[in-house]
Amino acid sequence: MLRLYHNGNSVCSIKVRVVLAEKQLEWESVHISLPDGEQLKPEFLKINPKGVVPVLDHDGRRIFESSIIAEYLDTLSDTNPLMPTDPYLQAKTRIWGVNTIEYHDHVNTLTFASYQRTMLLKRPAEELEARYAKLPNRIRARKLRDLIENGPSSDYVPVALGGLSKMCAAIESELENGPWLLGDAYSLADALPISYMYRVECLGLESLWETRFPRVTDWYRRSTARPSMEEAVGPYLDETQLAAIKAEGQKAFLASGHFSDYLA
Ligand SMILES: N[C@@H](CCC(=O)N[C@@H](CS)C(=O)NCC(=O)O)C(=O)O
Repeated sequence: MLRLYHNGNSVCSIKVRVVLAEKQLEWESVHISLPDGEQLKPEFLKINPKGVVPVLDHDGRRIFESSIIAEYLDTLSDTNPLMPTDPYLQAKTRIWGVNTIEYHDHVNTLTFASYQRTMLLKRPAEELEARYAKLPNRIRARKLRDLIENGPSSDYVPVALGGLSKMCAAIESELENGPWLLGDAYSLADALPISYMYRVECLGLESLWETRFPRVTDWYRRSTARPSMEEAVGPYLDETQLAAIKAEGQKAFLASGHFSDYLA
C-alpha cells in the first residue's frame, strides 16, 4: 500500500501528487498541517527526522525527497511511463530533479516573505520563537527568521527572483526542441518543475515568464491543463484561499522595485 504524508499547499507534495495522478496509482493520504507545525512534532520527526513533507511509505518502507519519490512512483505501474529509456535522457531528467531543490529554495523565499509571513505574524511571538528553535535545519531556521522579520525587504528576495528568472530562461532554452522538456513526449522532466511555477502563478507573478518567454508560457499552460494538475491541486485550495495568496504575493513583490528588475 502507498501512503503519502503530505500537505495540500506544499509544492513538493504537489509534485508527487501530479505523478501519482499521471500514473493513476491508488494511495492513502496522511495530511500534515505545516501552518500548525505538525511536521515538527515528535511523532512526525520519527517518520522524517528532517521535519519536512512529502514522505512516501510503501508497505512500511519510507522514501524522502519529492523528485526521488516521483521517480520511484514511475516504476510502480506501466501506465504512462514517465522516465525515458535512453540513459542520457534519464540523466537529464534527474538533473531537472536536482534543479528543483534550488527552485524550491526560491519559491520558499517568496512564500514566506509574503502570505505565510502574514499568517505566521498573527501567531504569538513565543510560538514563532519555539518554531525557529525546533527546526532541525539551522540554516533554514535563520532564513525563516529573516523572511518573517523583513518580508519583501529581505535580501533573500532579489536572490529568489533572480533564480526563478534563470529557471524560466533555462526552460525556454530547453524547449527549443520541444514541445516538452525532453522533446516529443511529456515526461518526469516536465512533471518535476511544474509545481514551483504553479506557486509563482498562485502568488500572481506569472509575468516572470509571460512577458518574456513564449515557449515557457505555452508549456506551462499545456502542463497545468493536464488532468493530473487538477487532481493534484483542486481538492486542496479553494477560490478564497487562492485569491488571498495572490493578493499577498502581488502586494509584497509587484510594488517593490525588485520585481520589475527581473522583467527587463
Ligand atoms: N527537497 C525536499 C524539500 C522538502 C520540503 O522542504 N518540504 C516543505 C514543504 S514543500 C516542508 O515540509 N516544509 C516544512 C517547514 O517549512 O517547516 C523535497 O523535495 O522533498
